[in-house]
Amino acid sequence: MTQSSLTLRKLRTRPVKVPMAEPHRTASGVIHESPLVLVDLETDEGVTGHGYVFCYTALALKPTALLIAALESLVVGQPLAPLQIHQDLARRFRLLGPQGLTGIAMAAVDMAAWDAQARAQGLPLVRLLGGTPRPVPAYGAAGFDGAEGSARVAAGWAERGFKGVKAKIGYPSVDEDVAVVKAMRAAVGDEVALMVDYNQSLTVAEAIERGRRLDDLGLAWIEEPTLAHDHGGHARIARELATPIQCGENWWGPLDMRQAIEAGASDLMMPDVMKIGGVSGWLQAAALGAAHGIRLSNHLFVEVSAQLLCATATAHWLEYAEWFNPVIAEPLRVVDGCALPADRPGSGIEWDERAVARYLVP
Ligand code: SMN
Ligand code: MG
Repeated sequence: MTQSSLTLRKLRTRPVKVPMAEPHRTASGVIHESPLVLVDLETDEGVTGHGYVFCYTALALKPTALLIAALESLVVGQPLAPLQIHQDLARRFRLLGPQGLTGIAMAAVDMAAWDAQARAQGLPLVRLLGGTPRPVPAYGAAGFDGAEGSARVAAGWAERGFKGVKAKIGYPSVDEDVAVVKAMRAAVGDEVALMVDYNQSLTVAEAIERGRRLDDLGLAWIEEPTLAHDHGGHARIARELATPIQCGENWWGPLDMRQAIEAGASDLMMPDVMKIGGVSGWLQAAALGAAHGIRLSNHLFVEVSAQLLCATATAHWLEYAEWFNPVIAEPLRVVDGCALPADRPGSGIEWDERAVARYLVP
């Protein structure tokens, strides 16, 4: 039975700190745990949608949860119409601005609204959006773990069948960056794609200098060599280097993406479903990608992103990460190195309630 008209009743937020097996080191800081806010959007008709947002640092966990909870008064009593909710919230926060925690809070509600809509229709999100679930090539990540450590992690992903591995680089010298890539290549062979991520740590001049040394290593991309919002700087880097530039995880909304496209900042793009504005924001990003012929990958949020990539005309890679898995009842499946979007109603998010209770921040 599908339901065509539902009314929002309640918004529940739960902050959790999910432990990580290993800390994730980047050139711009270490992540020791996943501070998440889990959101449940209930309807009068009994359908509940789930959403989740990642706060990067536990310091932001409670403020984010409070902000999301404050949105309840804006949505209760409204019809479940995700695009309408997205527009209404955007209008409501126009003066404060859609960046930062406000953007994250709106995305949490948006994701939960789309999940509820898909459940109400009895469809996986990808089918609600008119796409077809299919396998998406997936890559795993190596942290800032030195040549030996990165090679070991890369070999682990390759053994599990993953088709690519991305390393964090931005070591004190470019020789160390090159050594990491060479060690990983030696560990995984030529069939596995290798990517590198500077996490915004270089100046434009440094990025061009280092990039020239990386250019003949056969990398699939060089990610965020300089500050995420320096579109002009990224455009200079992209013009100077042969290796594709990849950016997007730090863009707030489709307008940031449009400006990056206009500047020629990035050959490839990887919007983050949270920062880009939830599922509604992703749909606009996907349209921009299609119109400009730019290949899109995701950033984290693997369950929802696998659904969205299958509804994205220029879909590229699925960035796989299992950090949120402990609280997810049925984590995204990866078979033969490809992510398989869940073929059940919703966006693929189901809570493992026992784990949620264990990691709940009171
Ligand atoms: C990244 C940054 C911060 C936390 C997790 C992952 C990263 C990526 O830059 O590309 O996944
Ligand atoms: Mg990155």
